[in-house]
Amino acid sequence: MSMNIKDNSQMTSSEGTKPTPAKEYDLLLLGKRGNGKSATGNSILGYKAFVASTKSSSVTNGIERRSSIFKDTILNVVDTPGVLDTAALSEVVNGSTMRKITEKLQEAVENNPRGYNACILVAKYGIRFTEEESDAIHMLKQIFGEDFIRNFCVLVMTNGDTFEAEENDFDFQKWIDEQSGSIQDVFHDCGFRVVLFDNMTKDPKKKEKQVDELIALVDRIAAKNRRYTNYYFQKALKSRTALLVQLGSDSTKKRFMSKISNLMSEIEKIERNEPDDQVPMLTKTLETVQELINGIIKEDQGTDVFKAIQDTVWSLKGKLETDINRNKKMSAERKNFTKETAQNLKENYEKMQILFQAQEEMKRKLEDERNKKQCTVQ
Ligand SMILES: Nc1nc2c(ncn2[C@@H]2O[C@H](COP(=O)(O)OP(=O)(O)OP(=O)(O)O)[C@@H](O)[C@H]2O)c(=O)[nH]1
Ligand SMILES: [Mg+2]
Repeated sequence: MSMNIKDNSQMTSSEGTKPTPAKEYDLLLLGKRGNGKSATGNSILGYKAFVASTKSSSVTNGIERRSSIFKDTILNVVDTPGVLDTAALSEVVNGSTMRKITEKLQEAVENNPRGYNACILVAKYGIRFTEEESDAIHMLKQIFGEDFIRNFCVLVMTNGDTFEAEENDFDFQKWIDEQSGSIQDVFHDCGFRVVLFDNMTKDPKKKEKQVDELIALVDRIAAKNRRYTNYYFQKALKSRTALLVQLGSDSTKKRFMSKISNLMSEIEKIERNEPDDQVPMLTKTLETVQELINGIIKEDQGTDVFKAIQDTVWSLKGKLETDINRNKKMSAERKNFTKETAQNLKENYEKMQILFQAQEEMKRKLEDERNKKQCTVQ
C-alpha cells in the first residue's frame, strides 16, 4: 500500500455499540472540486476523517483512506482530489493537471486490489446542471470506463440543507422525477441510485438515515457481485489516454499546423527552381515530412486524436514523392533531348561540310574546264 494512503484503523460506531460486522464496503469518493467529497466522507464515516475546505481552493490533494463501522458494516472510504472542473481543465491545456489527477485515481484503484464495491459520485444540489457537468460525467466514463457509472456509481447530492430550505421539505424522490435534461440523464445512467446528503446536520437521526440510504444503494451494486478493480481501470486505458491526448491537443495541433504551413511554403519556393535543382531539395523536405509524421504518431499514441493532421501530412508526403519522381523524369527527358539535338547538329554540320566540299570540287572542276577551253581557243 502506498505511503500516502493514511490507513486509519480506528473503528467507531455511530451507535456506540460494536456488533460483529456482517459486511465490509470499500467506497471511492469522486467528484468536482468543492462538491463536498470530504464532507460526505465524514458523514459516511461518522467522524471528522477528512479535511473539508472552508474556502474555494481545493483542499484534498492526495488520496486518503479512512475506516469506520456503521451498524453491521465496515466502511472503508477513500477520498480523492477534486476532478473534472473547469479550473482543472483550463490548467490541463497548459500543463499536466489532469495527468496528475488520473495518476492519483490510478493509485486509488491499484492500492485496493480487491476493488471498490461502489464509487460515490458527489454532486452539489443547487448548482444548475450545465453542459460542463455533462462533460464531466463523460470524462469520468473516459477515465474509468464506459459502464462505470451504470455498474458502480451512487450519486450523492450534497447540500441537502439547501434542498430542504428551498423545496420546503419537498420529497427528494419526487424532485428527481421532475428533473429533465442532462441531470435526468445522469440519474438514468446510475440506475437512480441517488441520495441526498446534508453534511451540515447535527441531527443524529438524519445522519443515520442518510447513511442507511446510501448503504442500501451500495447493497444493490454489491448484489451483482462485482467490484470496480484495476481490471476495469486497465480496460479503460485507451479512452483515458485519448482524453489526456485530447485535453492537451490544442497546443500540439497548433504546433503541427504551423510546421505543415512552413513546409508548404518551403515546397512552393523549391518549385520555382529548375527541375534538376528541385530533386535534392524536395528529397530533403521529404525527410522532414517523415520526421513530422513520426512525431505525430508518437503524440497520438494510437488514439486517432490527430488523425486529420496525420492525413494532411500523409497527402503532403504523397505530393512530394510525385513531384520528386516527375522532376527526375523531366530532367532525364531534358538530358536526352539535349543529347539528341547535339547529335543532330553534328550530323547536319557534317552533311553541310560534305556538301560544301562537293560544291568546292565542282567549282574547281568547272574552273579547270574553263581554263582548258581558253587554252585550246588560243
Ligand atoms: N451547506 C452545506 N455545505 C456543504 C455540504 N457539504 C459540503 N459542504 C461545504 O462545501 C465545501 C466543500 O466541501 P469539501 O468536502 O471540502 O469538498 P471537496 O469535494 O472535498 O473539495 P476538494 O477536496 O477541494 O475537491 C465546504 O465548505 C463544506 O463545508 C452540505 O451538505 N451543506
Ligand atoms: Mg476534499
